[in-house]
Amino acid sequence: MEFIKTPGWLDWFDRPSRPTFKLPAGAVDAHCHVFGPGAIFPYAPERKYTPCDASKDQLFALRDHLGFDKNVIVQATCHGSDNRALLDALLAAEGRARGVVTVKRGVTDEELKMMHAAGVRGVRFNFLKRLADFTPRYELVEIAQRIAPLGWHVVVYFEAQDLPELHEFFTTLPTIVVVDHMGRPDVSKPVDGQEFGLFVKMMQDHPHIWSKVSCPERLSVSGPPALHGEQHAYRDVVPFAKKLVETFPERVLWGTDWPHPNLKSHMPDDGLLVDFIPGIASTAELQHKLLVDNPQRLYWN
Ligand code: 0GY
Repeated sequence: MEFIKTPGWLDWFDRPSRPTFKLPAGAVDAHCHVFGPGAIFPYAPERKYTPCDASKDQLFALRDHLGFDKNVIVQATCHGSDNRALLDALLAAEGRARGVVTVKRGVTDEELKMMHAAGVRGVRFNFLKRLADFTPRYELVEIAQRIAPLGWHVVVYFEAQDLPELHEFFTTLPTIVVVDHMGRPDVSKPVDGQEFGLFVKMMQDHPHIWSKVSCPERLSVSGPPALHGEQHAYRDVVPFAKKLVETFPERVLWGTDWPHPNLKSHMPDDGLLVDFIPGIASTAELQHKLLVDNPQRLYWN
């Protein structure tokens, strides 16, 4: 099938620099996606955007170029609950990738078992209206209860303004809950203000909640290096990510978010994104927890 990209779509950047920061051995890119290729793995009819293709081989080439050892591939909404492209990538990775899928409540035990054998360790619930249609909470709870015995976790994607309403749902889920991109804080607000304060308190009060400290390129208002020089890329995001890494060193993950769906202003250089890491995890010990120990414990146990 031929797919036409959403107008204005920015393609991923195919000449990333080699990072100056040398990733520790065993480092995991714990948030990335595969898109299609649409001709083999068609995009879902219910999708809200049509991306450019981003294949497993292109993802693995990026992994090797940046110096990562492994990937956690997260189901993107453009594939709905059709996880075939993701599962194909997991099988091809020969143990060097784990996955987080999207399932409907009708998923069978056999399907869950098959996905586990392929390397799936979580399901994703998406609360962004621009990305996914609403699913009733009782259906999500049912899914969480089904996957809990497998030792899987739930990954949630939402915006900071919606946390007050979602808080109780997250804190009462029966599995580990991993929050995408720090719950998308408005980084023009203070890091110790009310909005991010609620997120930090949720993590403080609920040890089953983890966070990805990813996506400076998506959250930044101050912008990419072109505006300020490489040292200051996405500098407004640093205090938020640093706060989580230092307060919850055992419960943070990092990922590139390649191939960076739905960015509007620019497409990041993934090499420079890796160079962002020492700015938020300033010691070798914090870096090792963030990039190796934590993802290893959650995905390869
Ligand atoms: C991300 C962010 C986005 C998209 C998706 O599944 C998705 O379509 O997660 C976004 O548009 O903010 O994590 O890739």
